[in-house]
Amino acid sequence: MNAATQTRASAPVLAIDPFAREFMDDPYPHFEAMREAGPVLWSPKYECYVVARHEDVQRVLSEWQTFSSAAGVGLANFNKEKPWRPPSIVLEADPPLHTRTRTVLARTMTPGVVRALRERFEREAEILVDRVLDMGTFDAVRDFAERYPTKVFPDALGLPEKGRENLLPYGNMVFNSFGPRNELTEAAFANAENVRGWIMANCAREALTKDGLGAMIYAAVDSGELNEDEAGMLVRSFLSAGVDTTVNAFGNMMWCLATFPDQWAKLREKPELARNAFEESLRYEGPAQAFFRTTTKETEIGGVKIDANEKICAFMQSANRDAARWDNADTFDIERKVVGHMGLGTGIHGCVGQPIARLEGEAVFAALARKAKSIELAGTPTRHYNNVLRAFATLPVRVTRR
Ligand code: OVV
Repeated sequence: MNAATQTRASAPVLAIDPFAREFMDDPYPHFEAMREAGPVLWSPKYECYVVARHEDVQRVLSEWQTFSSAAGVGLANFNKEKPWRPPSIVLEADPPLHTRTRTVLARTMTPGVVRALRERFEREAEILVDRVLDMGTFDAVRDFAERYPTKVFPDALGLPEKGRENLLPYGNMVFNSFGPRNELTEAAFANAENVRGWIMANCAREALTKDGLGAMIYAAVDSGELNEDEAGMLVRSFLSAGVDTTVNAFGNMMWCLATFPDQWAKLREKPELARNAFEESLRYEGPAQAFFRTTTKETEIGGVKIDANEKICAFMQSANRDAARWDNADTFDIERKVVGHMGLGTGIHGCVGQPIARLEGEAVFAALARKAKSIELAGTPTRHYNNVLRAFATLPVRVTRR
């Protein structure tokens, strides 16, 4: 028996498949079992480690010197296999490259930029909410969650109108590709070449308006911080990370409001709670379930020795429900002190787009709180299965106007 096998054998075995549909139908009992089994588990099926407790997820996502992103943040180890696309220069990178690229991205989302976007985002939120109130009964995925981020975000970036229908399929490819190559990944890549073609073409400087966030990225080429290819890659990061995440956050939040009437009543009374309510939905039903890291050297988690070049899956959504970290972890509470949730990750790779995500969430759910009287499910929701996204396929909802 070689050293690696012994090391792996000393971690409890994860017998269930976290990328199977049965798991995704209701992951929470499985998360609890994973947290109880130990600080770190070994998945023989995927030959990776798994952490599910808040404390360990936090550490793996924070200690970037040991838990690297440069070999990919999915199951695939880029040290051993070729990535399906050129790696992201911010997500799939460590310092110093990551520091330089993240600085440029963060500059496009400063409080000043967010302030300038707010009016437009609030106006579009009113239009969205009025429309679903007119419909009465609607599909909160198709008619609500998918409509808003696919409009305001590409508008802010400066993307052309034509071809925006490629954004969601691309996100579905990107996020499935963080998991194993299973039938979900296969299905997501069905029309891959056309989707990628549109995405890459629209990351170019010429495709973007002169006054959007995309142009701000290209301004960093002119100031010497990036080269032209790197600017295109950062626009690609916007398109990869900024749409499916918010779309599914909206669907999940709407589901929370429709299924926790006491919390909806509270929000309706105090629309100013919308921002914290959205944040709590990122804890309670976050769209991004997990990211992986790769060990750069031998390390140890909770007494288990882990070799260099091993993959570790950090289950953020499990950390979000860890009773060791949260009072009433399984209760959706829009007035909770929610700082410390892992829904947006943490550490140097914590969501760089969070100011825009929060602006979108606040604008839409504050408008809903002001204008709607009742929200309830109008049928049984169905799940959209994705290797690392928690998402609905359909979410029938009925609303009435105040
Ligand atoms: C956070 C995130 C998700 C998906 C893709 C990317 C980032 C990217 O940089 O491409």
